[in-house]
Amino acid sequence: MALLTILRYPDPRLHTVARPVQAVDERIRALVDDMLHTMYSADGVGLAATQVDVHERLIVMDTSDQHNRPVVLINPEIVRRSAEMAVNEEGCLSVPLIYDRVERHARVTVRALGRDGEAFDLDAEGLAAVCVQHEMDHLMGRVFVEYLSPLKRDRIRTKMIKKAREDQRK
Ligand code: GNR
Ligand code: NI
Repeated sequence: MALLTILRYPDPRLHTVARPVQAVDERIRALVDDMLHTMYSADGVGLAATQVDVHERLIVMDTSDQHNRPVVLINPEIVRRSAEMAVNEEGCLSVPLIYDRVERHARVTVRALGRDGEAFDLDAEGLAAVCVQHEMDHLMGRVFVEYLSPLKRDRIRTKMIKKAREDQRK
């Protein structure tokens, strides 16, 4: 299994819109396994293919306490969203060390194909609901910092460019 490189904001490739997965074949299953390995290694609760520079509609996540309940969402679509909204503190593996509050639907139902290519519906609330919406944004080329004020976003952009330069020197 391979550890994949996670793109860092403000990499323009993070704004690519993903296309549907055409077939859940060996290539996709290998990508799923590499993405899960990469997500667990980075201590993340979710990872979208966009973040590893693959622009296909594929998400992995695991919001369980023991980190032993991987969820694979291929060609996900939200089929139900609650009217109720909730504000949560979010972070992103593509924007390391930045956390801020984002308002999203409190509950969503997502319909997707699993690793076996079979369709299923997932009712998500709490962190899982936040994660589904955060990851589906990635597939649309959207990063959570785009919900923040332009001033905050510019500060984050500058900080990330500086951090990338420092990390490169190490
Ligand atoms: O690991 C992650 N934690 C997290 C915490 C609050 C809200 C969203 C997330 S997703 C993030 C991993 C990630 O960047 N996925 O795209
Ligand atoms: Ni993210």
